[in-house]
Amino acid sequence: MGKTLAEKIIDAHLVSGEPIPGREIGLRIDQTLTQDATGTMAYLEFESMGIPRVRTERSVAYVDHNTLQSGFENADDHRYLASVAAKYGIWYSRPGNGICHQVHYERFGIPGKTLIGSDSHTPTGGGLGMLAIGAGGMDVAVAMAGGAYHLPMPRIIEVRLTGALRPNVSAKDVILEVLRRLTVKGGVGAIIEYTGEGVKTLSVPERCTITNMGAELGATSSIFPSDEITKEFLAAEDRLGDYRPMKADADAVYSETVEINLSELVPLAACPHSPDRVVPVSELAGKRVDQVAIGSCTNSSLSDMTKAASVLRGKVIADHVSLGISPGSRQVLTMMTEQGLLNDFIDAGARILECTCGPCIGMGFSPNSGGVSLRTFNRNFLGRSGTKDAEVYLVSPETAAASAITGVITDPTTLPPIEKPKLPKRFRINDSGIIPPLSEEEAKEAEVVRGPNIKPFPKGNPLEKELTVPVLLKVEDNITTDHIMPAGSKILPYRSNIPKISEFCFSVIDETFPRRALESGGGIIVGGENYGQGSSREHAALAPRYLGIRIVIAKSFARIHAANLVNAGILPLVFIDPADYDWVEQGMTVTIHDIRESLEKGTFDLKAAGRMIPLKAELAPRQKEILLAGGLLEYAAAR
Ligand code: MIC
Ligand code: SF4
Repeated sequence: MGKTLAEKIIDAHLVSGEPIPGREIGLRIDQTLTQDATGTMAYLEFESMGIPRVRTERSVAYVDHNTLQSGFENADDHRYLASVAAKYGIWYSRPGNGICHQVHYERFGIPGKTLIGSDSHTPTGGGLGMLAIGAGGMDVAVAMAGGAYHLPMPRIIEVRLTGALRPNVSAKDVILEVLRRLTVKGGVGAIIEYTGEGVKTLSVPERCTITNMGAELGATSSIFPSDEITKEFLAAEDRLGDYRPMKADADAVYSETVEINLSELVPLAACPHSPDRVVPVSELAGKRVDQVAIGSCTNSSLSDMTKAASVLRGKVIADHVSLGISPGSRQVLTMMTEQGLLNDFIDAGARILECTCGPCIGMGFSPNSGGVSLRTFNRNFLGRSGTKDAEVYLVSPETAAASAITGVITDPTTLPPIEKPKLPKRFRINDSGIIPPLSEEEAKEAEVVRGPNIKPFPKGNPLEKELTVPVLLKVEDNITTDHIMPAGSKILPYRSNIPKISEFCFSVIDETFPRRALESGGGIIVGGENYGQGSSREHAALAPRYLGIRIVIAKSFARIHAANLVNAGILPLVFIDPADYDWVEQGMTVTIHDIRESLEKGTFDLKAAGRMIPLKAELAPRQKEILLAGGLLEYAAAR
């Protein structure tokens, strides 16, 4: 029986387990990446393992999230990251050099390799034919130390593409169509593999837009074959030596197949506040727009900027619209300068923001009150833009640019067709923004610099035998990590300071949660389906843990968050009968006996208001041991 591309890469990296969907496997990891908002924790965790140098083929520390530096905190973090990278054999991408995922596929990604990154959009690298997976910081720390990365073997979903996109329809519309069909839960436990003749019509940056936003499907990863188009791209990056062809066997078997005819797609938009609330742009046409933002790891390539510039050229944005662009990397920015595109934007009235995540994570450029913001980004969760009552729509660069000019949501296919951008023969390569690590000899003397914002990682303690605690919070389906541990310019600077950041835990939903949790000495949280979707931030587990949460009960969990809870020593339990969710109320006191024995068995009884509610733990044996030890670091230290 033939193999899918994902299975081939998994087979070549398998160190433990059997690749049967749902069973835990361990993979050898070739490359890691971190960004600054999750990286400080990941490196503190790595340092605590006492290993002198990373054991991966390539590890890179990017600074792209926390770059406002409105106090000493971000700058402290940057110094720490630069020094820890230099000492331990990690490449350091300076602030301003670009967004991790964009820079990684430009300069480091290699077809057929495995990559894990402490950022949920790490699967962007799948556009180059790598198996790239988002993970919590602790898992990345373990991989840097040479340990395997463990995950449940995903099922492989095929998305077969036929036809070719019509002018002014974009790669973004492809992934929005997949989201429309599969929803934010549709990819949970799966790798999305793109096949079919349509693949050949998409450039590497377009493929990366699609794999990037596979994270919003809840997918473990997304992957395209590595072919002549990949080869051309790597050659233009002066990395032809990294090319190898990779594809699925012709008789590969997939768990399901979704067919998309690219020729039939129309411009799409995801409506507030979820990436799967997708409708045709034409249905929204005429709605007044206050703000337009072009950038983020989804749509900030030279190709994206070229498309937006082609729409804007010679025009001026509407008086009431504020347009901001954040090119994905310095390479993109310098190519834009060389090709005159930057002037197209400036002349049209755009604001030029830094080559960072910026507005995507609420680091500046927040919309006005009640504002309508069109963004080429990947997430439009409530409050993420920094303005709680803003309405954020996710669209393609073509739709964004067209709407900036007219001042109302505009279907770009109603405008004259723009030319498909050509891949440059050679990109402008200048790696001055990337600092290589010190040699092993030099590293021995090197010191790691820690400012006062870097607080030690709080210690965990072994799992209790039994708990009688209040239900501190009950939330609905699809709660995101942006609800649990919000980001934005006020909170992100505390990513290296768990006690401080915990004060903001769940603040979008209930500002009293941290105080109540501390006052009652802990408790449990009850959630609906897909609890913890979205980002990889382990702070969404570390903060609740710091506040005394030992158990989260939900109808189902998102993959990375479930792993982060276990790593932080919090037990994720699932209702055996989802209807029992209705029985458990916020404020109730509940009891769980024999926690340690129940963990062995995998089933638990929750006593709530005179009733016994059966729960289960969907955990691998290794994860049970981690929980018994009180968390991954405690578990690793004990070995
Ligand atoms: C995001 O897009 O939500 C982030 C910010 O990049 C996160 C990581 C983080 O919270 O630091 C992610 O996607 O994992
Ligand atoms: Fe940065 Fe936004 Fe991409 Fe997250 S989704 S890595 S915040 S650009």
